[in-house]
Amino acid sequence: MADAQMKNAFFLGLDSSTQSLKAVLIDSSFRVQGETAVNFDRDLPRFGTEGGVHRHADGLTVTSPALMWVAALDLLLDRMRDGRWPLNRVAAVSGSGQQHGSVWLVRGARQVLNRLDPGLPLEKQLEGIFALRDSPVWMDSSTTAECREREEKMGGAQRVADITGSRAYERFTGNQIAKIFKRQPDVYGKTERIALVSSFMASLLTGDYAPIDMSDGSGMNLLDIRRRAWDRLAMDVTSPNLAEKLGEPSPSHAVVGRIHGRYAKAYSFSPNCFVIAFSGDNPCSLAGLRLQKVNDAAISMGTSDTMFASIGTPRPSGEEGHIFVNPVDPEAYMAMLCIKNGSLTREYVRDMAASGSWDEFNRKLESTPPGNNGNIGFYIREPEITPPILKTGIYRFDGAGRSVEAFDPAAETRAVVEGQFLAMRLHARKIGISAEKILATGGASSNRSILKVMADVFGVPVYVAEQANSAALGAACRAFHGWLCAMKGSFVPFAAAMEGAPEFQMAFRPEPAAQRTYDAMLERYEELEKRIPKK
Ligand code: ADP
Ligand code: XUL
Repeated sequence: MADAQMKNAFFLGLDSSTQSLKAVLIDSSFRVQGETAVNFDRDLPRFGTEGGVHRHADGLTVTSPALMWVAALDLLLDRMRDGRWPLNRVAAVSGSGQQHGSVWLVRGARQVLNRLDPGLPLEKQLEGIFALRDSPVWMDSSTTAECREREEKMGGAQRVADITGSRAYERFTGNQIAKIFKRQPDVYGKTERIALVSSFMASLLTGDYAPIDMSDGSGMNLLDIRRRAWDRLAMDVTSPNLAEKLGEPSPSHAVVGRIHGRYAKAYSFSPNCFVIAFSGDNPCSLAGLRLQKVNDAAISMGTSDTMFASIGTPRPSGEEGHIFVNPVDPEAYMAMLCIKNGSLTREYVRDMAASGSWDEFNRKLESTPPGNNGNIGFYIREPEITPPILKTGIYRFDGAGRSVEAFDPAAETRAVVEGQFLAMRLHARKIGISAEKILATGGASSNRSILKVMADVFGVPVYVAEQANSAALGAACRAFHGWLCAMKGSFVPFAAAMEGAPEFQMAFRPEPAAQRTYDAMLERYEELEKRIPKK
């Protein structure tokens, strides 16, 4: 039955990321049939975001208006309908969300979701459902006190990592929840449900509280990644009655409901369309890139830069990196590290050194040699996650290791790109990822000059997918996978489900001479990194 139905079916993936909400539609041969996006700053200027967020005066707090994500969904759906997407043939939809962000819903929100009206904008219907208007997002680094306190109560950083996959990190949702409970007890008290961005977007589609999936749930410092259940101790040291506010976590391939009648009426979805659990953007990218082995790593260059791979046995570090439950293999895990100074920091250098033009940036980058004549830069525009550097600043060193005020513009462009990849190579090694090939994805992966530096710094070939947005594509693939599992009535291995998907294209092989330069440079980079003030 599944085979016959599959032929005509389409699968939809949404990606509610930091700066935009994107959609990718695929057919059952994994060919992309439609793509569209809503950019928060440009398309919804009334929310006043910059890069999709509000940075607060303390330099640490970063939030996004939750209602903006609601408004974006309607706008995105309007664009799909106006573009005559065959939404009536979508058999399943799934999605991706920026990780760690939390959405706080008041008592009674569930009824409002249940009764969604096809004739009214979502924004009008849902403006009253939030206990907190401004959702803390992954860029927030305001919870250092809560991190240290929870680590102490749980028996130290390594113990927290052993249970939850990561030591306590400021952006991880458990620490954010502890902060809100302590500083805004009234908000905590009136909250019925705390959702992640991913499960919230799924809730908008099902018209009910959708569960948090186990992969994105691993980014909270609350889930026992081996038992795949909320950890009692981690919950107890966070806030009271937390389990009921979070609901039970769900496997990432599970059907969490059918699409609400509103979308059938207003956008001609089939009322039978399944909603598959939404997950985090990095887990969805892992699915979109079909990473199966620890030596096949991915580097995603979106607002944040991340590097990740699938792994079998988790060995979480109490110092750095994250282990998440794998989003497509219930027995496996994924290892990841996140660098906050990613695209926005490259944009800063582009604006400072290359008149705001990527073409100019690339010309300057290519005019400089691998190794940048020994110049190394650290561009900490936002408090950094990997390595943890809370104090912002730009630090430049010349070939002799002397601290310098500035580089010439061309050296500046190379320093930012090389520095980011050297940091990734250094820290990925520490969490057991040693790449033999790299799949590049995210907005900046369309830049070939940057990809060339990536291949040389890591000394491995770099591949790209046709579709730079692997998170939305991965969500669409997971929609297909979840649908297939549901139709067959049992778990289907993801690799078998994805058979026949298009191959990735090699973009660059490393140049041997450049590779030697970077092997040597890595040691200098590690030494200099120790000299950067951290707090
Ligand atoms: P997110 O999913 O986190 O919202 P995206 O993956 O959509 O982010 O990537 C957006 C980023 O891509 C922008 O901030 C921009 O800096 C970067 N980008 C887009 N085009 C280029 C380019 N040609 N070169 C380098 N970076 C680019
Ligand atoms: C991962 C992280 C970011 C966000 C936004 O831990 O914080 O990559 O998922 O992309």
